[in-house]
Amino acid sequence: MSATNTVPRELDAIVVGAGFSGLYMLYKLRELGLSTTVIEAGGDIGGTWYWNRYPGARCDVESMHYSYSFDPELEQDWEWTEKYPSQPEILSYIHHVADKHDLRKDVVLETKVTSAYYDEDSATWTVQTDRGHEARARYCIMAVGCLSVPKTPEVPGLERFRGDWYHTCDWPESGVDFTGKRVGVIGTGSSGIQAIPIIAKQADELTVFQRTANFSLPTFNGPIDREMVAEIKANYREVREAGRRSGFGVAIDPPTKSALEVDEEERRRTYEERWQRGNLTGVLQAYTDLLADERANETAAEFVRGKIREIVKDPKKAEILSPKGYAFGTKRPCLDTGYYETFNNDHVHLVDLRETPLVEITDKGVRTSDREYEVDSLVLATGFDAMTGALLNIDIHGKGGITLKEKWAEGPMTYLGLGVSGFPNLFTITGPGSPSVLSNMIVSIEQHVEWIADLLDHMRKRELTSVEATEAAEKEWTDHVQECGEATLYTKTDSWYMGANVPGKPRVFMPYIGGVGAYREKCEQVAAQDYEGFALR
Ligand code: FAD
Ligand code: N01
Repeated sequence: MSATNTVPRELDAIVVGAGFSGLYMLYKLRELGLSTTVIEAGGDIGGTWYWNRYPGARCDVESMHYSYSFDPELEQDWEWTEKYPSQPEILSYIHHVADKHDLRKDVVLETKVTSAYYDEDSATWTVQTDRGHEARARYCIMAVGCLSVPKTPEVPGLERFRGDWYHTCDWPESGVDFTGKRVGVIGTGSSGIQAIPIIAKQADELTVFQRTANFSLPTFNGPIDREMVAEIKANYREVREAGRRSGFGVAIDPPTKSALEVDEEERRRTYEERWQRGNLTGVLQAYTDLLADERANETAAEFVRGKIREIVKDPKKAEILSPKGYAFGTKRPCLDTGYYETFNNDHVHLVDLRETPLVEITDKGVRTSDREYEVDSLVLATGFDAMTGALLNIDIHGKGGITLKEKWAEGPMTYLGLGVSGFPNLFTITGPGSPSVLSNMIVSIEQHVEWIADLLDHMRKRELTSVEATEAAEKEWTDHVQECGEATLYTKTDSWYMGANVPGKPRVFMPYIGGVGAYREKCEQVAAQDYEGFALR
């Protein structure tokens, strides 16, 4: 079934975004019998996994956990092929889900929501799109993604560049062949670190422009272990439930010791064993205090630096690639396949932008303070205006005409990352102030969608028409989110979690670090206490 082109003028709910969040929200709203249209800017459904088609794009949560849990039949039928799923495999999974549940017929593609106005008298939202649609609905649900607005480097000249350039999150569907080309990659976050080894295999010359070295661990990816699959499938309900009650969304054995209470030999053995697991949480969750105590953190950071020095043969390159000046884990660490090894190739060059900063993009390539690097193609792996970017791109007007931009001028304020005071009947799936990007996001998405659906059901049964976070609850929650962040090393680092990657963005720790289990309990308590902290009318 193909997507629709029409947006009915009157609806019960409008959902913005057709990634994992928007599609599941549609499914749940249909279950409630609410008329719903999903409006999506992209040319197809899939969100992140539609846009990010760069070579090597892959999830770093294991396949068996990075999937919906709401449909037990789907869970049993779908067969993942690798330990970590690739972008094409995740996208075909999303298409499979949409086909199975006939979701596309309520999705409008290639349409951007440009504004949303709340009308207090009717307690409804009027939404406008860049294709001239105008629709009114009781509920407006923002499923716009935390990492869906690309940022480009803040240097002039991109429009002058005569070669081809690509942002990792807006990659051509037909792919790009770099064979015989001189390629430049700017950015060494997760996207750059995944793309670089594959681009290096094709390109004649590859120059990597690195501003901040990142910590990266190997995936040891490969064909999925069929015995493990059978075991998880036999116990999926328990596995999912354990994930929901965990810190990060996938159950692990929680650490019990401080890194500083064991000797160096024991630490080394522990880190080595966990490095071999090929996942994000292994090394990072080896000890209780790695994300709270600088000295403890330094033991793990130095272990990873040691690995980099072992792998990268050129000591100068190894030094540039070794992260310094911030704690391991406080910028999102990466998982890679052959990233550090790539720099052992003579045709792969590394430019340290800390030493020679980026000055401009020229017609022929990239100029640093030192020299010009001529390239045929340029890849921008320069990240996103994360967490608030997609919400603030929409001109959202709440009660009394206040805009979300005005309300969030000093940083996002939400109640539970779900609702914003002054903006009744508007919900933000995985909004700032919720665990979102600090978790296996499918777990967080399902929890938000189900919580919102339960609330809307509750409202319908009681014939209520408006729900709004109270200012007091919002303030208390936002303060709590900040306090939890301040208790860790995260807030000391310039990262996109802190808004630090976008010039002028308020420096606020945006996600909630209390853990998905504790957060879920809080949301359950709020619901059980007649949606405490929300005003329902
Ligand atoms: P998205 O998938 O971002 O979808 C939002 C959609 O909203 C987009 O399609 C966008 O076009 C649309 N949209 C936005 N604004 C508008 C508008 N104004 N009008 C119309 N449409 C709009 N998470 C993990 O848990 N594990 C991982 O390993 C992992 N890997 C990732 C790898 C990459 C490369 C990236 C970028 C993110 C990764 N994430 C990962 C996070 C990932 O974004 C989430 O896991 C999940 O896919 C988010 O789904 P979503 O539906 O909430 O948002
Ligand atoms: O973006 P990033 P990303 N001049 O912001 C550099 C998820 N994800 O797309 O660190 C020079 O992490 C910037 O340098 P610095 C995951 O949550 C997951 O890679 O700001 N350099 C940095 O090196 C991830 O965290 C996967 O100094 C500039 C890079 O560009 C999030 O998405 C895969 C610059 C941007 O890194 C974002 O990842 C991909 C400038 N002006 C994405 N501006 C998985 O593996 C920016 N940079 C699961």
